[in-house]
Amino acid sequence: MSRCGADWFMVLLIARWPTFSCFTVVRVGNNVRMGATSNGGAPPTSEIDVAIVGAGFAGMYMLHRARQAGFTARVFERGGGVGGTWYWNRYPGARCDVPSLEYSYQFSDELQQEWEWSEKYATQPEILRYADHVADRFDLRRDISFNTTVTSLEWNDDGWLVTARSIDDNAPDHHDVALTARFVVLATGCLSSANVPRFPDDHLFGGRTYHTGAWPHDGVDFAGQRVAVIGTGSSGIQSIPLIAKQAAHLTVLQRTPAYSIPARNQQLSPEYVADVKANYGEFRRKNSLTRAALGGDTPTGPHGACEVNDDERRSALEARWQKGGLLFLGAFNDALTNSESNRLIADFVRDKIRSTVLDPDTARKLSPDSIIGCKRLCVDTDYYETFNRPNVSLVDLREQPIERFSEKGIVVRTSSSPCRDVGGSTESRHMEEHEFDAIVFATGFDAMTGAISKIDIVGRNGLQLRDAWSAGPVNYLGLSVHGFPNLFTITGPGSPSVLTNMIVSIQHHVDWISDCISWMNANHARTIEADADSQNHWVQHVNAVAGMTLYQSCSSWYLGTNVPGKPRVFMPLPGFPAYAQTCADVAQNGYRGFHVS
Ligand code: N01
Repeated sequence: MSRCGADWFMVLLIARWPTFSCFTVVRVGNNVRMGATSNGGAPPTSEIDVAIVGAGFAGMYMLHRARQAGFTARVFERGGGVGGTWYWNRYPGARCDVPSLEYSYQFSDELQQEWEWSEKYATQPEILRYADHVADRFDLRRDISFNTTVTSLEWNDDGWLVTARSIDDNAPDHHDVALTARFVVLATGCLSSANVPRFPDDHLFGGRTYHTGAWPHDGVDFAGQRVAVIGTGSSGIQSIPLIAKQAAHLTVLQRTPAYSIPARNQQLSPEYVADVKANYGEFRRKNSLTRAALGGDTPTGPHGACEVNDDERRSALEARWQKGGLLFLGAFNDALTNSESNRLIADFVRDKIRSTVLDPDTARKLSPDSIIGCKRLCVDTDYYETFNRPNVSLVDLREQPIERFSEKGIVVRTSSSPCRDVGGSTESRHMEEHEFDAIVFATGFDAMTGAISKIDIVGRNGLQLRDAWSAGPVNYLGLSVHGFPNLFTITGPGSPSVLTNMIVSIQHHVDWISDCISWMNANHARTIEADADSQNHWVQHVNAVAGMTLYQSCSSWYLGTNVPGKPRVFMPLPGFPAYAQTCADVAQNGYRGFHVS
């Protein structure tokens, strides 16, 4: 529907590919516009080689590589700027939990030499400045359609019909754009589709609501306000200490406590930066050889946690705790494969929580009892300390579940009652209403598949991707789905992606895809598609590797259990180096496991 309720017109243009036929559709709104434009600059051409969905770090680099290889390419980006997750997640305290000297592109030595990171862990604004710098430096914007959401992708034997809806900042209207592309690359991000849970009567709440993943660009002033944060994953844990400093009162509503490791963030010393830059190639190489493609200078310990005595174990964990960050779990080599080792490591963190949080009951509620690392580990600055502030309180939703929202706030159930739907005085004995001026949803994302499933993707013989993935995502190498030729996913399910430094995985995938389509051109190939057998084997392989770990022992967004109705499937593949080797072998063997025509 048009936002202005305008009539719609459809113009069909018949155009021809240089090598095979296809057609281009351009739909326009109030005014008929041929070759509809975006506010990103020049009108999109009606036929291109590569359509890229998303202008985060994956889409930007994909555009650069496609152009370098001589392909015409266009990126469609729903936001008004580049940066993807870093464009949207502007909540207080948002920063990367991978060190900035690693969380950056390595494809251009000039870029990595000239860019100056200021802190060990970069803030969201600094990362967004970096993304903008990359876009300018490599002149990317001229081929990006901003404020443009891809709505459907339809395979028509020779290429993809791409349809997108574009909103122009300077016009009251929107218009649809469509073009044909020989290849489509989904660079839609793993954590880009917000998960906003519904609660009874949530429409009644009279205050403001926010989601951390769609934060207002002008920021939010919580001064003097009574604020609730729902959710204690990475986004909640990063934002809670800062909101607490500003708000009159902060109430944290926690369903499952998370394990969080201090970041020990600091300004980067010029000497350290110079040292890394002098040997950047080697620094990157060492990182890429680790399972998570990060922290090559802090290798995983050589022992299991049960193989050393208590003092040795405590001292190894204390050293990692003092160093801070995600590599804490690498103190021992069996943290995620041996449940007894995992318990010993978790005990250490629970001791830290007890020794930090002054109120024993609050410390108890903040202490997780699950496998550490099963949900993604969080990295914080003053998270547990924040619960010692007089203006912060914690509601444990496992003991006091949310009953409903009200006009003034959130009503929780304080004791079990046989009567669920009681009113008047009976309700007041079992319910407590917390009044808020603002509620922050730090409730995460429909991870890995959420953004993809919002697009109508129709492959060969009318197969819908939603149907192909109805029991969970299936693909080959995390890159290609049987029935969907010439369609690639970057850091999709079935690849290491979110278990790694994302930028390393992004670069790896973009390089592989670019090499693949260049190879196709050189070999006069028109289409490439995962074989059904190789896809089946790959899915079994991913399940088998995940089955050797403790990852499946808890509810997490890795498994999709945070989204009601989503199939429970462990989506990423642990282990970057082995995966990268497999991808290289496949390419070197004429794209083994793919059908190329
Ligand atoms: O989301 P999450 P996130 N009622 O899914 C709770 C990356 N990231 O945005 O655990 C009540 O981790 C939910 O409770 P439970 C990073 O990879 C990176 O924090 O499901 N609570 C949980 O506590 C991270 O892992 C950085 O029981 C509900 C929270 O909301 C990923 O993004 C920074 C609920 C959601 O936690 C996602 O993190 C930020 C409900 N109905 C994020 N539904 C970096 O530093 C959900 N919750 C790079």
